[in-house]
Amino acid sequence: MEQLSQVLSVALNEMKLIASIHDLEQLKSRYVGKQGLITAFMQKLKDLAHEERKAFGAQVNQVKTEFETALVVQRDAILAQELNNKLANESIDVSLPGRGCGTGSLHPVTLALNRVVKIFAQLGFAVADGPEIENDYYNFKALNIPDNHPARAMQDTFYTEAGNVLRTHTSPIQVRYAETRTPPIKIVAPGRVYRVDMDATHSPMFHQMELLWIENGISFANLKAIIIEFMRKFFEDDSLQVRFRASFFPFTEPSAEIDIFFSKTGKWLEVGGCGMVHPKVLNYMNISSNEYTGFAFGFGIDRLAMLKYGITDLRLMFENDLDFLTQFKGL
Ligand code: 2NM
Repeated sequence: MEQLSQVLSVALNEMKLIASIHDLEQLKSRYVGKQGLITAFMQKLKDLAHEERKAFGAQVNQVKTEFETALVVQRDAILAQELNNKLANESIDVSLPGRGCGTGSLHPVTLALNRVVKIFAQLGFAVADGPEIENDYYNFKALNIPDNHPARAMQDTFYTEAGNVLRTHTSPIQVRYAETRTPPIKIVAPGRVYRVDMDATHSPMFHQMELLWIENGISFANLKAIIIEFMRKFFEDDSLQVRFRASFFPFTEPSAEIDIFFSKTGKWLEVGGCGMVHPKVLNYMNISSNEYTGFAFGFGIDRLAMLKYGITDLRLMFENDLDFLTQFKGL
């Protein structure tokens, strides 16, 4: 019994010095594990006479209980200490300067598109939208593009296995919009378009915007006025010169290319095409070509963004290089 209480007092003294849960577990197994020093006393019971066994057994049990109670107390003390250490180490110095929070910026194409939409909204145009995967009817047929037209060739147009196309212009949006409505129709149709074309100045996906105004009495004079007004507003130059060159498109008649004069370079630059909507196209739109006239015009938004913001390489527009993109912050 004396040995037993000595073992207990050594155990309790050792325990007081332990500072980690790991060491505490080892101590526990050293005393009350299978081969433990206190456990060993239990095994001695069988060697004792019957009358001694009861008193000694009670004594061993009491020592074991005392040891385990102390173990719980020590475990709680260690955990509390660990928590305090953690809290002390993780304290926050609220006087340190903040890391700041990076703000994003809009892509130059988005910036240009927002400008364009705002200008046309002021001129009374609504924005229309439509699918990027189109069928032959809306992308070609309703636009009076004949079956043998080169634009329909696989070398120029992306076809799906089901025979649909990735729209090659945003005109299908306008056909879809107009076919269910009656004039006046005043819309702009911006969006992604796709053509099989890829070099330093062409991307297989680019952004286009087309405008459509159908109303009784609309003439080429209205077309010129709207386009000149738009170009001057977009480039913030009230005396910007705009030139119309006769051209051909299947969907307009007469048709023209639009050039603007850059005083910086002293050069005319082509920025889009336009024309009076072809009577056949009006009829595909369920609009009587005897009653109504209209004009349409189309241009590339990427191109316009490059001119506006002085971007010289088209590829920059689609690489998503942050050094490039962050230059447009706050515009
Ligand atoms: C252009 C040039 C000329 C055009 C025509 C139409 C529609 F749907 F009304 F027929 N939308 N856009 C058009 C006309 C587009 O882009 C260079």
